Amino acid sequence: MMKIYDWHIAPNPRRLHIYLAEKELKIPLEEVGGEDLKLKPEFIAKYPHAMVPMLELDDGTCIGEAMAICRYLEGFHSDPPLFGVDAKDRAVVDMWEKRANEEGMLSASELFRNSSPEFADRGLPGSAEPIPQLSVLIDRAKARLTRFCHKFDEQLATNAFVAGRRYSVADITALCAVDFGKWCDFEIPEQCTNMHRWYEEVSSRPSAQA
Ligand SMILES: N[C@@H](CCC(=O)N[C@@H](CS)C(=O)NCC(=O)O)C(=O)O
Repeated sequence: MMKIYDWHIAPNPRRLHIYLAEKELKIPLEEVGGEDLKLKPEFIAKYPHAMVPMLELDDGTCIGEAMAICRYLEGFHSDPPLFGVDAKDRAVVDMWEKRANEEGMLSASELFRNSSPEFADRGLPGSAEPIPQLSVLIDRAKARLTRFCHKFDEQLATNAFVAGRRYSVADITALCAVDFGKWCDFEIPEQCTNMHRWYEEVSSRPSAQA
């Protein structure tokens, strides 16, 4: 039986949880985040990439990366479509999902990793080696998040959702990025009114509770 290795409080597994909720899919979960806010050593031994979420298939294949897992599942559960419906639509969803990840998730991660005392020496995820925090990255991460908000605000001025008129994985990643930023008190700038409208809407979907 396939299984998801999970850390229920973490932002990247949340991308997958929201996806599963939108599809009304249930897959067994194993919690591998420890009380010490580290991944359990047994998990790291099994999966040296040392990040969650990870999907293990019946044949032992380990699929990491939240969106790679969602894309795999989309192959079997295409309704409702969350990766677009034709070649153009799929490309547009992919483009905005990647922007949401690179400009949103990674900026929030940079802010959190370099400013949280409990993550001292864990400046990057997925490494057993100590990686010092760099306080100079904190302001840059905030600036990156601000830029992300302005860019998405502009896109949302003429689109109901991030990748157009249909809710997609691009909305899932962008929502997780905004909520991850809130961990460090980052808020969508007040003047980004389109993004505020979008945030209210996607946050009120039942899947956002996942
Ligand atoms: N690019 C990966 C990122 C995964 C990631 O950064 N996961 C974090 C949790 S949000 C993690 O596993 N951190 C492990 C650690 O902090 O040791 C994805 O999209 O799934």
